[in-house]
Amino acid sequence: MQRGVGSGGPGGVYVVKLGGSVLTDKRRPFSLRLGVVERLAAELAAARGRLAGLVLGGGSFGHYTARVALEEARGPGEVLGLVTAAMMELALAVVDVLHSKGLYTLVLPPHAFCRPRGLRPGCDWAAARAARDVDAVPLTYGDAYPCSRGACIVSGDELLLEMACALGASEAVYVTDVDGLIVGGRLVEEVGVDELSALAAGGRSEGYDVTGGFARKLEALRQNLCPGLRSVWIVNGLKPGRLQRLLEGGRVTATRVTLP
Ligand code: IP8
Repeated sequence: MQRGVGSGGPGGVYVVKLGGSVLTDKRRPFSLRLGVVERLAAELAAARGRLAGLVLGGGSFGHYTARVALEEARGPGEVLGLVTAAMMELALAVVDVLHSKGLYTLVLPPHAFCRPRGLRPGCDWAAARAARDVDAVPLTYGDAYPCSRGACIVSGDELLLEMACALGASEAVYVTDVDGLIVGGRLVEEVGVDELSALAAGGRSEGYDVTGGFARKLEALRQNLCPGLRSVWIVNGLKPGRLQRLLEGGRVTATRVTLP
């Protein structure tokens, strides 16, 4: 049975990652789920006061392009060019919708302001802070960047956490296509970060996905925590109203990962 769980509480400040499985149909290349994006944009706009930043996953734009480019053994410059262009295309499509709802963003492409090392994005968040000062929401996304191997990928998973820490957010939210962390057919409503690896040995990822896997996500979480961040949420963005309720501090079906 699934029950609602608590919220980040009054005064919670949120940074939200809209996962690629929600924004796009991951089984079909370059397919934006426009209806879903419009609804989520409206939910985010309604809870604007609590929203410090946004991150997008790659979905059938970035992951598809990276997978095909790697399968076809394209040169690193071509991979870099194709993947960064695909992600800009996704970002601009989503930003168009956000702006149509009155939620104005400053787009920060990671290849231009981050220097990732392993699972730590190493971004310079000064422009993100400045955007907030003028009431624009900083928006970044999973991306490709030049690295010693040629082209590497930085996932929105770790960008979300680093951004949350840099902007002083108390809550980080993964908006996915599942209700939360499901173990043995049941929703885990609340779990401490240290109990996570014992609880979830697997984790699924459909379609084209070059950064998936629960173990990687968990490691990204461990490596990017900071004292001000209280919880990390997993919420289903395909269920209308859940994201908005979470941001507004209401009770909602989701998993809350509590942080030390
Ligand atoms: O979907 C990956 O970002 P993610 C982005 O957040 C690319 O893991 C370019 C594949």
